[in-house]
Amino acid sequence: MMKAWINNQEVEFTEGESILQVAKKAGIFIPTLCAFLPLNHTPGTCRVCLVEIEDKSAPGGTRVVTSCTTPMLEGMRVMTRTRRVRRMQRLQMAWIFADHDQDCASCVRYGNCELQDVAMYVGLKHNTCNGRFTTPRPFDLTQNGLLRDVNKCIRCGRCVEVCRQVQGISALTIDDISTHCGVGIAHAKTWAESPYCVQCGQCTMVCPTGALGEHDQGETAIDWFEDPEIKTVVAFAPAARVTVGDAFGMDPGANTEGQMVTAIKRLGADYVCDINWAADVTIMEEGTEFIERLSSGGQLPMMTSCCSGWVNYVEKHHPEFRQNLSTTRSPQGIFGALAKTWFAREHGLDPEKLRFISIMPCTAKKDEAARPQLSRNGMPDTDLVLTVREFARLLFQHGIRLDRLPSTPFDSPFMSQNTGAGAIFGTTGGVMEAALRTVYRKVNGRELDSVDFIPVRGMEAVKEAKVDLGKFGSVKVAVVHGLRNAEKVLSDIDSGRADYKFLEVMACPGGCIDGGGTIRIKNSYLSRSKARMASIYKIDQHRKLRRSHENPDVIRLYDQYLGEPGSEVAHELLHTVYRN
Ligand code: HC0
Ligand code: SF4
Repeated sequence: MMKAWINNQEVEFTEGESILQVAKKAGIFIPTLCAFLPLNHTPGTCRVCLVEIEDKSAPGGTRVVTSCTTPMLEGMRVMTRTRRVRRMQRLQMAWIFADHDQDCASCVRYGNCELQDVAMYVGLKHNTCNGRFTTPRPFDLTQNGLLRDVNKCIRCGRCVEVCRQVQGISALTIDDISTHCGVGIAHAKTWAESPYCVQCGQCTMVCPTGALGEHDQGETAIDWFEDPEIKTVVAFAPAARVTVGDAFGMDPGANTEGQMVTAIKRLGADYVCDINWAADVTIMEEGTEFIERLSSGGQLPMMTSCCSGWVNYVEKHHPEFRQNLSTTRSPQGIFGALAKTWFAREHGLDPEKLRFISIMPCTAKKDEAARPQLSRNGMPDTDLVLTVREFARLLFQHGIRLDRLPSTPFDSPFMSQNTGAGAIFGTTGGVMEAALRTVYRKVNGRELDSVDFIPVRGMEAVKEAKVDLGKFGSVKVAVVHGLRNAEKVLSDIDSGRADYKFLEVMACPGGCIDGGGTIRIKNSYLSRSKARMASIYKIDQHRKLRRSHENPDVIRLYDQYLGEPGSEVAHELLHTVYRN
């Protein structure tokens, strides 16, 4: 261990650590915007993390340096709050604000902006450069899932880094020069034209300002809630309930299921249901499809298809694996189809006047909803997708404090009642575990010894397991999350190094619990995964029924409407095709 001093406090460090890293470890605060330690990203572009260090060769015996790019040295003396540092930090902040669109009141980061925080940290009192050099830069709302407003970009490069480092995609770049400079799309002008982007939204999770965000459609939802001619069905995703509480200061991972039902009712929805129910239906179809592929020599490994970012990835980056994707629709896609058919029929509703709104921890789900193959008679099955962030914003707009609400049960079991298997979809490994609970039963005629299938749980990048499937032998399955990790697994499959029969992929690290539509936690990344995952498994443990094939409302669906899993009607409504 080496020693140095920050603000006369002795600190220990190892060779190669930056002053910023050492300070952070020692609990000494240095404001910064571009340095993002969860990603090991220290480009030194914002120039706010200034500190003064002793340097006998410098005039006056000290020098001001950026702490993120300067390595700590043995015996070094660092001061973080000197007059010179404070003056230079304020000037730097003023320059950053000079070409930052400061329409804060209408910004998607209102009340949750890191730029405002840092301005306060450096003590900015009067901003002499306020908007003086603004050059209009692109406002890009071309994509279904995301918004890019370069006028709010401070060129920190965090988004570029997460897309490259975590997703291995490199869809973003910092382009142009001078005041035109900001986040750009690699090899395309608009986001919609990107040959690479899969709309996972991970870039929005690390953007410190409102430069990147979701394509906000909250206003449309309110219009429909208000319209007496329209009946609205709202259903929320497995992970939505354990992530939205962050917007209201609730405990990390807090399960807000009952409070969400109350809140959605207060917004004016006619029916509140649960996507978890449709996840149970997905398992019935996907499990049957897997067994069919095993029996009839179909394309293996079968790959899950419920994650829309992953499906976009296969279509854009690996079309050679399109046949491996399960044709079963995602729970959102299944819910939409059944809302417009079975649900409408059972409730005597006109499907043309019914709107299905889903609440998702995901931006790519907006893109999924817009797929022409997921519509009937010219109407999308899923009419609107609100990210968890948009949902929280709607609640604030209506003065609804989720944390202060009582819980309400779902209206009826109809398309709501779900098992623990449906609940665990929200975390990496959940779809695989849910599928194995049912596939094992279908093949072997008895339940798995333990309903908990531990080898596919946890945050490890790639998880492998073997399961005894009777006449099909011992079958190898795998689970991967994060697209950079998925790319490696695909190359192992391609080269024959991996012999999986079934593969679960979630585009976002951690799965939907860390989806690109969840609440943004300032200056952190994936910091709540553990709490959210634990909460999801707790929900599973407390459900009376824990296997999809035990869900009475799903059994009724097949008895009264679809016949058998994999039937012709089930195929017509619950399966899909992929883009070339
Ligand atoms: Fe997910 Fe889903 S589990 S993708 O993460 O499969 O977004 O939570 O809703 O559709 O159920 C997201 C979460 C879902 C879907 C489900 C799947
Ligand atoms: Fe990259 Fe995902 Fe952002 Fe697209 S949405 S730019 S793929 S991080």
